[in-house]
Amino acid sequence: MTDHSLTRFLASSHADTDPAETAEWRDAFLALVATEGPQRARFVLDELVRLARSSQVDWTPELVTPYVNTIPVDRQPAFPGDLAIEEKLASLMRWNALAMVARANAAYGDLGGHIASYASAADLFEAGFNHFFRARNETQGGDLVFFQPHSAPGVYARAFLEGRLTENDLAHYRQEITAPAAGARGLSSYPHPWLMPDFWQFPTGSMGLGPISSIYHARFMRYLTHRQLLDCGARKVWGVFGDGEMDEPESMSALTLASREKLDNLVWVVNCNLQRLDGPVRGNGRIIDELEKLFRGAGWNVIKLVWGSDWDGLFARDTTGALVKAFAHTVDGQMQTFAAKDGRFNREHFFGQDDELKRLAQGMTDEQIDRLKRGGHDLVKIHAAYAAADAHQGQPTVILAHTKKGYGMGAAGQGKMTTHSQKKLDEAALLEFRNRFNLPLTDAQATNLEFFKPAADSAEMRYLHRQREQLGGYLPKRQTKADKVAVPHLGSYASFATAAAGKEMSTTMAFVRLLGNLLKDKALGPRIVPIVADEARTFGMANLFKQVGIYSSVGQSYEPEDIGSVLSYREALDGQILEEGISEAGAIASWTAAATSYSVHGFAMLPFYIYYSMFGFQRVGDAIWAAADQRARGFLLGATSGRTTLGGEGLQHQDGSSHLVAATIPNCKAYDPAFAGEMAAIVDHGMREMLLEQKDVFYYLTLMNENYAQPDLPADAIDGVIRGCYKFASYPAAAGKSAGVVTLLGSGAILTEVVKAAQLLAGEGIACDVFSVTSWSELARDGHARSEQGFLAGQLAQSRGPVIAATDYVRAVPESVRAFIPAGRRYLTLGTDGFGRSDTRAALRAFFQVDAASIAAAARGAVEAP
Ligand SMILES: Cc1ncc(C[n+]2csc(CCOP(=O)(O)OP(=O)(O)O)c2C)c(N)n1
Repeated sequence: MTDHSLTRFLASSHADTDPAETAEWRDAFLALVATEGPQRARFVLDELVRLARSSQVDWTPELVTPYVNTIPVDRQPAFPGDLAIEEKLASLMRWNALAMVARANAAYGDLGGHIASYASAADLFEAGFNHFFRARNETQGGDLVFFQPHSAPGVYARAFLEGRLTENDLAHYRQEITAPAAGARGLSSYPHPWLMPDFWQFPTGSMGLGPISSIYHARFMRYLTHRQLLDCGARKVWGVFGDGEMDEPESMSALTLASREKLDNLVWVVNCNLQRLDGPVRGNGRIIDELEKLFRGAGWNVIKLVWGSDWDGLFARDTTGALVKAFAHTVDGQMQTFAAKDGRFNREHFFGQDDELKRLAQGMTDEQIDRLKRGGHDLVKIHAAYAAADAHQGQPTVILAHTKKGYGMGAAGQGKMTTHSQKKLDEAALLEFRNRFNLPLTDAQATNLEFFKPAADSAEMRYLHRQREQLGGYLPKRQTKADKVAVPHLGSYASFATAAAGKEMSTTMAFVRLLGNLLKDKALGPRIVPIVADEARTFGMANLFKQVGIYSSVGQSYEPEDIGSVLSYREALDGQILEEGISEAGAIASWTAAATSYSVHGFAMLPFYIYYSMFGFQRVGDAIWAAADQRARGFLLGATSGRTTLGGEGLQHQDGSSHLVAATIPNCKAYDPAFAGEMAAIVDHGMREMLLEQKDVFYYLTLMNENYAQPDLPADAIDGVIRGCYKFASYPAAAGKSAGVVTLLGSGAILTEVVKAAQLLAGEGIACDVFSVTSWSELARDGHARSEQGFLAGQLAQSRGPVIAATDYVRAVPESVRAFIPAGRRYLTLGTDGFGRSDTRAALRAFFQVDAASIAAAARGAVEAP
């Protein structure tokens, strides 16, 4: 038999040197399979591999199988639907999606949009909608479905037929601002829950984030089940993604997690149209083979869905394996050319390769050759693959579905290099499309790009509704109803922080203690999801290992080295901590799954993800942006934060910018508290906003590892803490001296430097008022939202003189409130712009000029200036 792997085919240097002997081996093996069956054949192969290894033959089986369907015809289940109607429906979806994009662009050329991606994915979606994707309703939790982003027009087209969107809505695709004036709802470019909160569940527009997110959502469902909080047993996560998208590191980074966790509730469908935006995904290779190896090596169940039903006959007649041989040396760049060309070209250049192939093509017209379907365009084959995936146990499944990009767009787009960005079709192309898919449109209707919806009582429409009814309702549909979770009284869990009485501790230590207390609360405790990316010990959280355990789907099958310790490493099926290992991308995906549980599952959870602050917004900022889009509710804790507070770790670790980025996310409330009491008040307020008031906000808090005396938090300061600042203390000029008056603002760890500066200045006769700024971004938002005096200006009205602000972040952070400083007062900002480096805190603060001496110097200069 010919080697069917492209890599080995291309690499093979030696031909068969003894064909007669090869034939003997082959015959013996075939006889074994025929007489003893596949199980015995597998045993013998295993034995041969063992022998080969012990004889140093240096051979491992290829992970690639032939370029044919994994599910043979004789194991294909009967198609349970009405094929003709489903094909008709798919054609209508295709048309309305195309019309939507083309109309928007005919009217406003700058709106953009995509036709070719959905053209390739339409059948993959339709098979799911008609037979597999279960909706959530009162009686079932439903499936989670991630849609390939550039195929959004197709999902809108379906919702239009389902009666969930109107024709006017479709006409306002990508016109979200102007739509309401026309009595329509604008349709977002890609799946965005922020913009269509009752429709889209999962934001997928940024390549790679959908794939990784789907894995962690599937794992989180296991977590909910194993912790006996919510039974997600029968539910599945489906994700349709692009083959180009698989290049993203996020797409691939959690594949082994999915198999290690045996996530058989997860099915990926990779739409292998062999193209991405600029060109082929693997022009000189084969993406389906490459992905097969990758996924199989990662422990997934792989189903190749390569060819449609009309190929079955060809394969049956191909007794010499000519097709498989031909595929073995056809690279994707060439496959794409075959997709772009007509039947005649394919007859000459594919089937014309040798006599055997020519023979196979005999009796087929050029038109029939042209219409030979790839597997991802054949509803029967797709159904078979989905059914196998749905039933598969013990592993996640990936379906590698071979499609054509721009399928059906004819000479205008199918398989063309430029098809990704094509938004228009000329009249001839529209009529060709109409004919190709037998659409019931007149020439005028087609060329005018009219939307088409069959009559309500037509067979197609009745079928469409009935299939969805059987699957529990329509989808995608985002829901928001979730129970409220009671939040304990601040004093019951945080008095150690709010009444610290000068005790020394860092805000990180205080947070960990507070979290430990919250975890003990009967109502709230079980809903908390502590998440770390291998840094629990760095943040002093090892005590939680014992207290609540680390989640493990298999419990703990070893005796931990530190078993005798009170802090011993404890993994358990009902463990509560999600220990994600060294993957910030994974940890944030995990956080997102927990933070959106209120919506995805109707069951509120409260995640606290604590990490090195530099490896948050900077490292996984786009994933945080997507979580914001998904209306996440939870806490992000940027620990060991600040450019100068994390002394020795140096340039890559010292964060001076996370607050700048956090401020750009509209539903992120970011705080840089100086004291444990402030931190506790913020966490308390956040829990109330998210769990009781059910606001779509999330909180970012920076925590420090510097130990210092923690003052009590006066009750009347809490309002200011939440709104962004409060007056911390006044330092009157030393007796007999009067050299001026200044106002000092400080946040986070630098507040202690500000206080020292104030004491210095007071001694010199400069009276100081010190304000603790807990959130620059909340102050700025408040200022921008008002026409009259903002909160900051009101607070500063209690003080006099020039205002000096200092933080452990770049200057742009305190600069963000400049416009809200009371008129007539100078405003100077000190920050840590530049690269971090290693040294002591004192040396770093002097270097960046945010130490007490630098703050005092700036204040003196400001007081002396005319
Ligand atoms: C992170 C990110 N980078 C780049 C893009 C721009 N982009 C949109 S679609 C696309 C190509 C998608 O190719 P593929 O995943 O193969 O899907 P297809 O449209 O071919 O089905 C690119 C590069 C993006 N959306 N997100």
